[in-house]
Amino acid sequence: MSAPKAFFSLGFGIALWLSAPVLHALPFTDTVVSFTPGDNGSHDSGYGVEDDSGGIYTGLSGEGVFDARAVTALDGAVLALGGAVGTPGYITLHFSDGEVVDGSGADLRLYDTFSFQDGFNLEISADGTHFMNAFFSAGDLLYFKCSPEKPCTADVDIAGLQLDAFSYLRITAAGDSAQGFPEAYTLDAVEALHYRSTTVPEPGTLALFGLAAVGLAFVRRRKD
Ligand SMILES: [Ca+2]
Repeated sequence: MSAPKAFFSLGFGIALWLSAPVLHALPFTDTVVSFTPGDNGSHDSGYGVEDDSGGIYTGLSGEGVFDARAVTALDGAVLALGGAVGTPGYITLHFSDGEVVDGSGADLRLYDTFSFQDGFNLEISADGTHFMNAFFSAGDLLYFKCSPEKPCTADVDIAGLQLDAFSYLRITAAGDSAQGFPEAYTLDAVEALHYRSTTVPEPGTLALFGLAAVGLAFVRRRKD
């Protein structure tokens, strides 16, 4: 076994492995830009991570805890934005490798998998700076059976809005909507239903393919 052959195999293997997630990427928001928890004044703010994932979620959890991993996978772990009886919490999320586009019917789906169907306001942005209102849900506080098995979903259609594509969104808990339930909106994940990938092969991946090609050429030359 020559060294160049081993190198070639390793390089090609890594290149395939790196490209696989791009091919099979699930269109959930994958990045938290910022999170500002709600403030209930003298009351418990209520924000934090509730983990009902049954062991799937491996991030931090508990009252007063924030962990971006709670809202980047649909797994039964939720982030309570907090502040339902005071200043509502808000979170800004981003699709880092593509954008939501307008297709037939709903284009975006929010998942609340914890207890009450809390209200929220949704803003969207193409550049992460200029946001526009896109959707409001008053919630339904008579309904408290949101769960991982039976998620409470909110579908958003961007048809008719001024933006026909966006990759940033901000969710703000509906204020004063749930007195006595200060956790406010509990977000599990945000899914794109109509999505356009903007991913191009990363320089690192291209470099590995290049190295693999060099390795192949080297092996072939040695055989000559
Ligand atoms: Ca989650």
